[in-house]
Amino acid sequence: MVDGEKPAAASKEVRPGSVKPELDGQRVAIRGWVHEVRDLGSLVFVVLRDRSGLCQAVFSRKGADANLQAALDGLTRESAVRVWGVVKVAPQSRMGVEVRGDGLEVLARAVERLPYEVTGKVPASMTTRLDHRILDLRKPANTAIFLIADTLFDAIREYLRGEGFVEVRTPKIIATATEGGAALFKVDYFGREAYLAQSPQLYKEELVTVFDRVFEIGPFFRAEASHTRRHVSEFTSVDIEAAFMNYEDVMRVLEGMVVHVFKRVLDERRRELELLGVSLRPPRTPFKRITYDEALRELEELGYEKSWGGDLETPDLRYLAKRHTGFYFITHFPTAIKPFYIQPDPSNPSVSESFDLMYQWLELASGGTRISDPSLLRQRLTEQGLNPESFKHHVAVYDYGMPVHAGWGLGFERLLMVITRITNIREVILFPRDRFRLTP
Ligand code: AMO
Repeated sequence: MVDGEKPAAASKEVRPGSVKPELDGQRVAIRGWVHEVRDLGSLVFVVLRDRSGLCQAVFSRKGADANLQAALDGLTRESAVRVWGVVKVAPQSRMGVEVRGDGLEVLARAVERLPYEVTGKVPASMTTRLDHRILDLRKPANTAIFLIADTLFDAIREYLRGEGFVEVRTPKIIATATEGGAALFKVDYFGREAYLAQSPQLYKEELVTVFDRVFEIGPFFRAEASHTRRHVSEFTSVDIEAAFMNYEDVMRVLEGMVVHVFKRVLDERRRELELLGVSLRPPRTPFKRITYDEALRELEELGYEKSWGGDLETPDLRYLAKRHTGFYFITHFPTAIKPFYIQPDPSNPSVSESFDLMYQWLELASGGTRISDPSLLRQRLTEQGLNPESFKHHVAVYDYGMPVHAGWGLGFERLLMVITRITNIREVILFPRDRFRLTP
């Protein structure tokens, strides 16, 4: 290392991903992780990585001082290092540019034998990948997923704030179930029984009487017995709720938000999309809308009989996806299969002012107009076998001026799956939790 003269002082600090031909001839200092080392004896090639991308530094052993020699000799993959050198256009190299290195400092050494191959040259099973998740996440294509997620969060917030929504946080430890009791996690709460929240449903409805439009992006918990590629025990929900709106109004908010998110990702995450091999086009609005009854008719036309009244299950949705290849809404589900808070259609109370947003056969969101009449709410609670007494704080709010309101909940990770074209939800969660996985 040319430590004595501390070249950093005269060097421009750059990230690996910003080493571009435009910097030709400039002295740079770069911090990052060692992605690859190729030691050819007289030359040592070191590929550096951080979230911005990769760059190659090449060191010549000839003329290198003892410190640099020693640093190169002991260099291990994934060590955090700082490199100094001069950028040179290099048409022969994969990246078209490289750094002629003359200094290298190991900031944090990684062990020689890593339990996992970060460059992806050795294929790994999902279990191995998730067992060594922090190394797995360092693979550029995997890092890219979460950089896209970062843009998603920002774009969602930007869009909803633009529509007049206020961001809120609701409790994650709760006393009563909101989405049915089966998928609840129990918690020992100082000797009392409590649960992890499945959704912010009741709180977001109550909060419209304060802020009229609210949204939350937060973790929610479902004790999902089913082990599928789209269910996890802890997921991120994007929820909205708005006073003085009905299901049609919030469907427009939802499709507008999806388009906005697509545009921002396209504008800001081209490199990441390329790393994932995804070409994206913003969907056109309005999204197609079909009613539950129409969905059943379409299934019949496709030669697949389904009796009225049951929920649309995965095989049904796969059939429907033959006709519906992008985003579409299914509306007016039977009231009996919807949660107690969903408004029955006044002109035909056997169906409800409810909807699901679909992408092909994947359900992304569900929502609807909510009941705002306190006596109907009590009646629906009883009809669904729930005890109005357990909901007394919530029902009371309906006596304090509860207007017509509507909202939806969108599975953040499911939208991220659609955008990244990743088919297993675990891959789009940093540290996923499912029935069989609680670590790392
Ligand atoms: P629902 O139960 O349909 O509706 O959930 C809304 C959306 O959340 C996502 N989701 C999940 N994602 C991953 N793993 C899971 N286990 C999981 N469960 C749900 C899905 C789903 O469409 N309160 C209502 C919403 C509302 O009416 O506002 C609700 O929770 O993408």
